[in-house]
Amino acid sequence: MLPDSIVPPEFKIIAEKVRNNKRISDEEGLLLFEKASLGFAGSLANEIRERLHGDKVFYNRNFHIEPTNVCVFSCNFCSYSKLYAKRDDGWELSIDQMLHIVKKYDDQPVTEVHIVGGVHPKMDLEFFAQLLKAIKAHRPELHIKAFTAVEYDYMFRKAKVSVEEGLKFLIDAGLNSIPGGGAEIFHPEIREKICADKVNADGWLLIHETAHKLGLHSNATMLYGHIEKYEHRIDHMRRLRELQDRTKGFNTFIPLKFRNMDNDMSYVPESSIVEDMRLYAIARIYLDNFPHLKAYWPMLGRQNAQLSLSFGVDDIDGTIDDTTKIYSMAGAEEQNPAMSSEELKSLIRQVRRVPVERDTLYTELGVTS
Ligand code: V47
Ligand code: SF4
Repeated sequence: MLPDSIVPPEFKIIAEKVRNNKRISDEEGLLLFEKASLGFAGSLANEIRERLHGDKVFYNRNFHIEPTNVCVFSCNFCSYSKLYAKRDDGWELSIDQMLHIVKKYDDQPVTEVHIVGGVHPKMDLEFFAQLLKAIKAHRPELHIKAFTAVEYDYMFRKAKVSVEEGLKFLIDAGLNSIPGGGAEIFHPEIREKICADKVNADGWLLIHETAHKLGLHSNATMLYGHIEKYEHRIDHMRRLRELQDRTKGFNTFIPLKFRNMDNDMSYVPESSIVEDMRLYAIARIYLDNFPHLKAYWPMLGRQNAQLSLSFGVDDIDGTIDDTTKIYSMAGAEEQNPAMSSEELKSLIRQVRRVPVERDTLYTELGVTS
């Protein structure tokens, strides 16, 4: 914590609140974005993360399956999807091909498969239920974290089922939890400019709320550092904080830094590392009811992910094993993201933290100091 003498007066109340485990208001959150130095926000956030988790940094052993990059939607920031009509370098995997990916990990101690992709008009609810059943039949203990609210919204509407019916159907097929994608920026002023045609904020939040009520946990993301203003970030996090108050179903908040290569927003400059770290810190301070804050290393790069561990972050996702393309196609540092668990652990130890392997629901599987 910074000595009181160098804390500007307007921040003393915020520091007091954090010390006393009290919630900051939207206005205070905005003030932090507008005026807080990296040092001030970072030291407060670090105090919170150490109170919650000590020196632990969580990671897991996971791999991704991306069923397709064909997508009926046209988010301007997306470098990954190809419009269905003109798909030239698109891919669409069959259930057998996806099961083949799962089988490649048969002799490896992975605990999670993360399934996420574009929204393909022919991959429907029944298709994905078959996929989940096939994975569970092959490896029952593998945790399936699958599909964003955007994919659910489309497949449930197409199948003419309610969110509850659709989720129950997939839970019966083997779904275990929901990743945080598709949230982008909730505020309509920005959402209409960056991803006008996909599920809106209320739809996204309803899917997560229903999942929580059915006993699933989920994550939440925010795509930041493009055309949004600070007030849109606060609006986004306020909606998440309110839902979390009601359900306690979110595990982790994952800020996703906008990358500008090869997409319709390439003219927008990317945020600086200082802004990235300030965002992590302010998110840690504002989202007092989120147990975890994740830096997704394939997007941020290894060294920045290390740095984020001093700015409120306690989780750096998993080994990934070069199974995701969404960030490398948008210009992220990691072109072929893969790290062995030894590499992940040494990254964490280099910054004097303690690596802890977790499963998807943050059950600790092993502390290695
Ligand atoms: O919703 C797309 C983002 C998300 C770009 O829950 C981009 O554990 C930056 O949600 N620049 C999908 N971001 C990935 C996702 C995710 C990733 C890792 C872990 C978890 C989890 C969830 O990727 C999309 C969108 O926000 N994205 N394009 C881009 N150019
Ligand atoms: Fe489709 Fe997702 Fe890309 Fe949007 S971000 S175009 S929903 S793949």
